[in-house]
Amino acid sequence: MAEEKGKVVKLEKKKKVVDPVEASIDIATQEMIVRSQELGIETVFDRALSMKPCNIGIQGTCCKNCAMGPCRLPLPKGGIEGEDERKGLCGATANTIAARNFARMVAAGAAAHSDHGRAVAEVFMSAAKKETDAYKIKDTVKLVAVAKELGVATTVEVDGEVLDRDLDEIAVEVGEVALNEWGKPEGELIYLKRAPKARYELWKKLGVLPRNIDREIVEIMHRTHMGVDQDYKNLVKQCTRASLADGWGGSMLATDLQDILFGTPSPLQSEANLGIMKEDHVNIIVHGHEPVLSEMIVAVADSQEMVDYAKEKGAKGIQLGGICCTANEILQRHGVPPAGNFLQQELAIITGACDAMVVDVQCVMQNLANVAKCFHTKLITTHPIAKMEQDNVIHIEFDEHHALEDAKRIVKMAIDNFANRGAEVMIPQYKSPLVAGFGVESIQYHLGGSFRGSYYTLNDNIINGRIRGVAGVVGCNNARQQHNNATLTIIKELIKNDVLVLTTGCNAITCGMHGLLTPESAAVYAGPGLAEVCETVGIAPVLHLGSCVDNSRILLAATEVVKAGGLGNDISEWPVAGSAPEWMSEKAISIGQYFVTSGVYTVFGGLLQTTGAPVFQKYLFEELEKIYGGMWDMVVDPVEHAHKMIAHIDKKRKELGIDKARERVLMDMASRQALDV
Ligand code: NFS
Repeated sequence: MAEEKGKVVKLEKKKKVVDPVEASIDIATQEMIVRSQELGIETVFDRALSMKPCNIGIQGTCCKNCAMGPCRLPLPKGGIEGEDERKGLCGATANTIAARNFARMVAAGAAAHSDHGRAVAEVFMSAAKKETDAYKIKDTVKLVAVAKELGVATTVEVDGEVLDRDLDEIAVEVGEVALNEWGKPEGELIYLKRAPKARYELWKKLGVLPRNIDREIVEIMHRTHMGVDQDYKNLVKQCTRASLADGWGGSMLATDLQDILFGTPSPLQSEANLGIMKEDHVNIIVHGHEPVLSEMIVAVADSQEMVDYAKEKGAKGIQLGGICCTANEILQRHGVPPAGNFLQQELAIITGACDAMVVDVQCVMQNLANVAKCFHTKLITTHPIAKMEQDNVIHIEFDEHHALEDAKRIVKMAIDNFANRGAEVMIPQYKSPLVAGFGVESIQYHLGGSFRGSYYTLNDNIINGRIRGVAGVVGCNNARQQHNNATLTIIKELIKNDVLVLTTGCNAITCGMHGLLTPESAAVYAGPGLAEVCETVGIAPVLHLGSCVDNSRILLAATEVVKAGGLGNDISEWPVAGSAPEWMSEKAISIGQYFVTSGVYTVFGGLLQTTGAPVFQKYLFEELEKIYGGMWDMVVDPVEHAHKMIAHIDKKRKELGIDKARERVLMDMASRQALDV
């Protein structure tokens, strides 16, 4: 423990330990799993082996929404023949139960993203009103652009002359309008009109335009209470409202306001994996989601005062690293390297070189506290809604009104802790270079036409077939699957087949760790058409668009393609597909639902908890396509997963009549010459 300097406390060794190679394809992770086992420290990988998931829960047919249950309705072995007579005590069918469980996942996911957005909006408001010195508006161009989208006046008429309005005034009004989106009493979310016109009109016709963010989430909780909505189709309709309120509401506002406050990302270089930690530096790992905290830690850790203080304490400097989406936020804007993705969080502490791990909200495993107990690591929670019960966890509540002081206290605590390191430091020496920092604007810059100021070049390359289509591959890791394997296999298969990949979340970190985010990777992994485009414009075949709330960037990029012309009038018409190969979080379900209802065919790896209710599952997988042009799917085998996406892309190419163009462009020179004569 920390008091016993230089000595690692060994926990009682569990008998069942995981095979590191079966657990992960990443060598750094494998080495650290071996290390954890040498030290007798249990991790999520070992627990996944010793604890199997509940067979009924995994089918989505366990109902615990009232105290007459839990009622359990597993699918009988051999399936159902004839009428499905399964029902809970109240008579709830398997479809009702699975749909209610699914809806509650959407609600939780949409709530998590949107509450993140609300927190950003509140800090934005403090900054706009100049109540804090720590946060200032960085991107005034985006402020004005967003103001226009939100209906805030950006000019003022004085004596018949039109003048630019004061930026501070604009910012306060943007903050007010934005915050109102969570609870306005009437109307609909403003950003829905950013979608292609045809999509907006479809939502309107179907009656699924979200009214305000909070209401749609609350309504799911009401409808799924005992004895309310007992029609799976009607429940899915509410899932659509809540998920659209996430993707085109809470998440999109989070992205925009973060860009205005902290800067809109643009391409930059960095590296990823546990090897970014340095033995002779103070290592601070920030983990969670809201950049409100991590931005301050970055600023303070970069300050000369703190660097000097670290040197005074015997370190060569301060190395910051990130885990999960916090990693993505500070990577995109500052180039701070990710130390790992979701499943590597415990391992960062097991290096013995993590002087402080600072966490806020979401995807933070409670076992971090047990692991931290075995080392000198200070585990610091910072958010009032996310504390831990273990007594070795320190809580330093972070508040925008004294943000810099809080950050300073945390960084200083980490520096002071450097001297308490034990002898047993082991940092795996693996990291990969990467380029990150893409967004709607930078894709336009790289793949757009400066002349038209749109996605013209991207569209042109899709139409001529060099780029077969685009895939958004996003989401988590899941200890029930081999870490990073499905993600990597799917993405390699996609780019090999000329599909340009946009990625976010832990998925993006996986791509970084395995070298897919460098322009050089195009020549190695991409098909001839995609490689040619990547080499011409100098981009990687996989573009990192940020954290999971930044999936809103994928929605807007997909909309820009529609606007640029030549590929149909709606997102559902052009060759695009979505994927979450290793999903685990409820947020992924909300994302899946808004991808689907925005018109995207979306495939999940791992198991969706819908298999116990085949009729409901069929509704998601087949019927939704007739309504929204997009639908869910679940394919566990990664190669098959990628090929179902490619088949959908080809189907859309055919519908647009551009399937022949691709055949032409991929002919070799000899066949082209033969054609010319
Ligand atoms: Ni997305 Fe980000 Fe990672 Fe999954 Fe968790 S960090 S918000 S939920 S695990 S990708």
